[in-house]
Amino acid sequence: MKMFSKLTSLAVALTMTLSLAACGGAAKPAETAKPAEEKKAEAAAPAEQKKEDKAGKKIVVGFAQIGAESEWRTANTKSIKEACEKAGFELKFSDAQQKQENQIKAIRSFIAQKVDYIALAPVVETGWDTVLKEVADAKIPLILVDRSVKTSDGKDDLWVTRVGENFYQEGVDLATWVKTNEEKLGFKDKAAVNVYQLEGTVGSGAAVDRGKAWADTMKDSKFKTVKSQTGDFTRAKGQEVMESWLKSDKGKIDLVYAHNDDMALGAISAIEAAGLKPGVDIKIVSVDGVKGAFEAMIAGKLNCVAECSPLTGPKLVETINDLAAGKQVPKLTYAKEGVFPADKAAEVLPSRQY
Ligand code: GZL
Repeated sequence: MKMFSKLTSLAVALTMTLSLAACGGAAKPAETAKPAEEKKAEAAAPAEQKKEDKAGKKIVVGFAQIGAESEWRTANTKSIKEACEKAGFELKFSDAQQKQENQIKAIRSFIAQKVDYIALAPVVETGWDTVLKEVADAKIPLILVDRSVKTSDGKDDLWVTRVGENFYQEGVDLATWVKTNEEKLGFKDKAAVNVYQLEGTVGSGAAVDRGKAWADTMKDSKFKTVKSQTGDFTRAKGQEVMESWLKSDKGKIDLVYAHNDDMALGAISAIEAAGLKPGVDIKIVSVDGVKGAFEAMIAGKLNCVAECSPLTGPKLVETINDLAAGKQVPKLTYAKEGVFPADKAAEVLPSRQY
């Protein structure tokens, strides 16, 4: 199955149809995707695209990765390393331990090493203007992978393209599934459902968009977000926050919406330690679709997962090869993603690649 869509397309997932689009400009919460004109990337590189190195030297890519905070991130790193290896690129890799200042240091090091391309998975959306201008001044094409950047002037000319995931759509699809399946979840006769939201890293595009998507979709519904706190996309912090909620609000928590599976798995541990049944006494839905989440759904501890594909390595390599060959690339491409309810998990698990 083609993993990425450059044009608006309809992908039928297990429970709903998603629509995908290549859109111009930086990522913004997607309205209902309409056929999108492919916006040609105004490459931040010099007018002539980088040719493959004349001496046949390997293409050198500097990749500023966020860290290793989740199963998703580990799978994303593996996908990019393997794809670059297979393509014969020299990959200079940096793990920033989820700190923006480390990513900025890595980018400056890549500039000093005169790499051919820089790939950045930005831990947060803002604070990049200065260093991305330094990249443009060095005439090194910049490719955003995964998360999004918001510049102070709102422009998107400091990067050639973004190979990412549609976080807003993931949130809409998950919230829509919850509303559509309120009876299956045992919420039919409840006038109000108390939702506790485990947010991702504060200021990250993934957390901003998944939070806005849920709020927009649940507006005027019985699903009321009672508390919302960041677990920074990690299992440990997800467990910690859930423990604190169980201390203060045990018996009031109907549904946990976790911005990623790792925080959901941490919450599951906390709920079990409190003598309650996750997925039964407290329903849980999350985003990513890592193996651990499928196993939790099969065990009846997690109720539904919206996929966010980390397998962006091949698309990154394809994009770099296109740029090296002087081709135009779309300004934004999204991975194709689905929604997986617990009753489909066992059938789907064997086909999962991460
Ligand atoms: C989403 C990605 C998020 C994942 C988390 O594309 O940025 O970061 O949802 C990961 O698991 O930590």
